[in-house]
Amino acid sequence: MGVINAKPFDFALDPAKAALIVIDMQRDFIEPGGFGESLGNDVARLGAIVPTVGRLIAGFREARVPVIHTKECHRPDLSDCPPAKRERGNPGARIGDAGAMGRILIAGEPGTEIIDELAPTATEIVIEKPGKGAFYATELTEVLERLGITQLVFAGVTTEVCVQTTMREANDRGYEVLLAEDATESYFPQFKAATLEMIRAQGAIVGWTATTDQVVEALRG
Ligand code: TIU
Repeated sequence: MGVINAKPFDFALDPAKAALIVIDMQRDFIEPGGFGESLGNDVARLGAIVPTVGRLIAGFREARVPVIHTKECHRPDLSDCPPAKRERGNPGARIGDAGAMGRILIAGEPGTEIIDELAPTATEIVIEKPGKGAFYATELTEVLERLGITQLVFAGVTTEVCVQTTMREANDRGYEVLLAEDATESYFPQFKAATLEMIRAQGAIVGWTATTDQVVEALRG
């Protein structure tokens, strides 16, 4: 048990009951020519956290605490992509359209893969999710129950969309959730800042935040 001097107050990390969830560190969000750019975003901001996310993953691997990765993606026939999602707004290319890295946000296409630097090991679990939250329409609940996990540390992109949605889903399901604040990023710096604040406001109404160094130190006991 390592106590993290987190915000808004201490978080007692129990490596026997914890997992790291790395949200959607996919080429489609981080590299030019993918989904993130098709929505009009400057994707360069997101690449900056890759070394920090790598350090966090390494800390969990070293401590032999599970690392779970997620990917936002859809079946090739789009049967799990609601028209309300695909037709939203006026993007440069829609989910399922051909892009520079294959069909946008479709399972198995090059663009949906997790970036090479953060590739899962052969034994790590990868959850493919059709929504922004990782619990909706996935096997994540069963996986966590099977592993006896009650605490979740989060990293990945984007802070206010898939990370925050999943943290809120987890919080409502009774998990204690902590966001590694320097291992997450948004296309909008002000949205990241607001998300960190709203997560830990009101006595950790959603959860805690701490730095990658603090989490890794706690894992080392
Ligand atoms: N657009 C945006 O900020 N995010 C997403 O669409 N998905 C994730 O956050 N993974």
